[in-house]
Amino acid sequence: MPYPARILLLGGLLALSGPLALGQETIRIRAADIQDAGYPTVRGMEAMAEQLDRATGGRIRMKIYPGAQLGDERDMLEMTIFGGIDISRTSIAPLNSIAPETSVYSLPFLFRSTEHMRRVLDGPIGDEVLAALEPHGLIGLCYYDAGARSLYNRMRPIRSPADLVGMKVRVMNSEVFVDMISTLGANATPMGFGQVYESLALGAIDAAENNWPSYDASRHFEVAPHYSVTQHVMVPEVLVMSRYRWRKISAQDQALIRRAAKESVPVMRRLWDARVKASRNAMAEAGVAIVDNIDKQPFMDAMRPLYDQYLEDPALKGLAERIRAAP
Ligand code: BDP
Repeated sequence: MPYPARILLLGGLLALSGPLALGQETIRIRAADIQDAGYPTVRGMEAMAEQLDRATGGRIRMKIYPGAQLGDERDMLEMTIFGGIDISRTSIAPLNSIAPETSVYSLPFLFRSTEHMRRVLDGPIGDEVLAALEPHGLIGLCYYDAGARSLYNRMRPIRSPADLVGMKVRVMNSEVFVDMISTLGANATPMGFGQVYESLALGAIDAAENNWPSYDASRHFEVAPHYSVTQHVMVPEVLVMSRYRWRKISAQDQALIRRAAKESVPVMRRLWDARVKASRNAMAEAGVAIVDNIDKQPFMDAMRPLYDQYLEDPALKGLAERIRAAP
């Protein structure tokens, strides 16, 4: 073969093998969310998918399954750990029993404001807690906002912990949430988000707690029309990827996925802020009895024992102290 032809052949082979050699295979990512299409978390993931599409010319394709199509958050997380789902967007609360460091965010009245929370999540503490997921089979990609959670119920206006005594309150599948509600003198009932509407309607539970957008989107207001702005906890959402799947992806593609996730955060936050206002207004218009101007001190006092209990763990104590000291 004449020399130039050999060069051409070699060039052709390189061009063929190049994409594979550089980790350029097409990658399909299945992502799940229990919230419905249009909810800020789902739209945040859509922004991530678009970014991946742009950055790779369509080579990394992320498909989103909203509306709990792939199960409730506990099922989703389990499936993500063994690789049945690639990415899950959940509250960080159901991860508390998987990675204890995440429990710090479930402690009541920890963050002083949205700004304080965002600074912590965007900084080294946020990164540390995400990294603590990895030994448990999950790669923490980024946080999304979930605002502040407040109590709502089907019976009466709640203004103080005393009003809650004896009520059955649905909580997320997290020990910290169970303990939080128990310290108020109520009966905590852990269950998946998807069961809450019916349980309230049937009277199997009396109350639940959530942010304005979830209260609105889930239509829980129809069956629990007393919403008390207790804002007792700001527990963020998280985007986690299956470590099993992650390890099959090249370092370059891992970096692209991480970057696209992080870049979707400000998009999600803009949508979130607008959605909180819109949902609050929609709820007032729908006739929800909003109990505002609540004195939070009695709630803080009642929940204080939770700090003694959980901060016995030195890792959690360190995290909580650093969060409190953060600007
Ligand atoms: C919503 C979160 C969702 C949780 C839900 C819940 O967006 O991830 O599953 O609360 O209370 O605010 O379970």
